[in-house]
Amino acid sequence: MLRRTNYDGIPSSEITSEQVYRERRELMKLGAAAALLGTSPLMAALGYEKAKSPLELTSFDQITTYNNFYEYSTDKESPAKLAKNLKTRPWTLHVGGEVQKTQTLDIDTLIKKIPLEERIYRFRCVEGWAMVVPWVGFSLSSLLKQAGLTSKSKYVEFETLFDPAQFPAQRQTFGNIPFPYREGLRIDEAMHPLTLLAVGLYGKELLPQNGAPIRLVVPWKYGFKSIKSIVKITLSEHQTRSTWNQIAPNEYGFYANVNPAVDHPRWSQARERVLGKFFKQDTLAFNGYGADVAHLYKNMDLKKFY
Ligand SMILES: Nc1nc2c(c(=O)[nH]1)N[C@H]1C(S)=C(S)[C@@H](COP(=O)(O)O)O[C@H]1N2
Ligand SMILES: [Mo]
Repeated sequence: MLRRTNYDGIPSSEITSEQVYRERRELMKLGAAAALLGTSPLMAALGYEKAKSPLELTSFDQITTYNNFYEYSTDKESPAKLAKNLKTRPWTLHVGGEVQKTQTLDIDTLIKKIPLEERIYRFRCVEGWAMVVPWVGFSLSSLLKQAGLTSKSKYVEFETLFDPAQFPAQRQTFGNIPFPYREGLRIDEAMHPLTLLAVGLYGKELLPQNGAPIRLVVPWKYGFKSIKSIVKITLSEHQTRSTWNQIAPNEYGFYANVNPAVDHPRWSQARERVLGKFFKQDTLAFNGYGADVAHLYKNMDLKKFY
């Protein structure tokens, strides 16, 4: 648990004592916030490595009350209210398909086995709003390595819980969202160290509205790729399904990399509004993670593979 992740682009050698001092204060603030919110007993017992980042965090309140979770509702405020009783234990995560060892993992066993880290990431929804979230989790790659890849492990499909008794929108016979919600990544995207499975935020276990007990976070892609409340991960030789791509392929691509140069057919993607801020800011290519991920797409026309 002594690894230091530094994905904010600041080489440790350039960190001045002033910065160290400031970061310690930030950490203390974070610690105090976690104490106030009540760090989950599980995560407190395990400990996790705190991150440092020059990014200004979006408040816990904003992150947990402004959500997209269509299994509950299409508005932003309802998920926080409707998700309160989501049963997140016991919870099993099935990892199968083109892997060496199919696994059915109990969520708590998994969390105890894999070292957790804090990752402060920008998060950009395709709708034009953005936030900065201090996630707690681990790289998806560590889970996939455990299952063992084969020459046929070329794509990864994720699936959210299907349980109409708990998710009101899954009981509706009208509407055009084909549940369970599914998302997919190419294997090199899935194995990239930035690709996170999150189990917490702000030092606390994830709340249901944010995708408890375990959700994907791919910081260089639009938010809809970051699928919530995952029960199944399936490796495949072929490109996997993606719910939004299935609903409206002209609007939502399989790749969905944040790209200010490729507009959504109905709005511009050049700018974004960070929750809690008044002025809009420029959207960055790959949401600011280009130095880490642009090479994954070097021979691809990103206007075609949006
Ligand atoms: N299962 C599921 N996952 C989902 C969604 C959803 O409706 N259902 N919405 C997606 C969208 S559009 C976004 S922007 C993010 C929002 O995550 P947040 O509510 O934690 O901010 O979750 C993504 N994951
Ligand atoms: Mo989104």
